Amino acid sequence: MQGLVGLPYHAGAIMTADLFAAAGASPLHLALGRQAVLLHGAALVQAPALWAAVQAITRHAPWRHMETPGGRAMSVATTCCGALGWISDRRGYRYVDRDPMTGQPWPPMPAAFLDVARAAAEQAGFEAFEPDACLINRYAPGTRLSLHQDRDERDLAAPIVSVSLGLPATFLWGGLARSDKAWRAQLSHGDVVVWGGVDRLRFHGVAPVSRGVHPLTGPWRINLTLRKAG
Ligand code: MD3
Ligand code: FE
Repeated sequence: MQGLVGLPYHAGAIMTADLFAAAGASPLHLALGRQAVLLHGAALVQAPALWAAVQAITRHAPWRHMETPGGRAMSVATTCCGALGWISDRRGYRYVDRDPMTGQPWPPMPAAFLDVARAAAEQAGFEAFEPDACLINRYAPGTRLSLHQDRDERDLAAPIVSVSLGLPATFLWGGLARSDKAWRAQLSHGDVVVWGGVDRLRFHGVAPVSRGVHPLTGPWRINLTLRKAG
């Protein structure tokens, strides 16, 4: 088989990989911003263990549809693990050290979550990432997350690492003002994104998830966001 400029196909592929390597990048890494990088498939191998850990967490901290400050139920179902968990209610958004649904501390952060988050943060140039909170989102088909900023964390210098599992979704990636044009990126099972620095306060959201059946998670899209909240 012939590749580019008449070279055998595999020779072309090797040359492409070498060009990426010379630039210090991988063809599986996509820059979404100056300090936001999509590590395609970076959690693919760990995905079954991550999903098992999510299911164990939800036996102690069940899925719930939190109330927005405006009094509406979020369409995304959520739960949390780690020392702190993110909640929303009529009083606003904040991190708390107990699950208001059970009165108990949030389930501990699984080691598998920490391992994936630290490795991804390091690949993106953020050393010694120490997340103390993981918000876990569950999207049913038709569910969306409207454009918002994540600004409830104390230390906005720390990055956020997100891991996508199950059904794919279109991620909306805006600017520092809500009215800035939003770009679209596909987030698939096993994708990991690290968001920090100048990109940390960008508006972002998720377009309505399409119906489907994923071999691991069935009818859901799951997203883990690991944060340094305290
Ligand atoms: C960009 N979750 O939980 S993950 C969220 O897919 C959230 O469930 C989405 O936005 C989801 O707050 C998107 C990607 C993400 C997470 C945090 C960010 C992107 C971010 C923080 C700053 C900038
Ligand atoms: Fe967010």
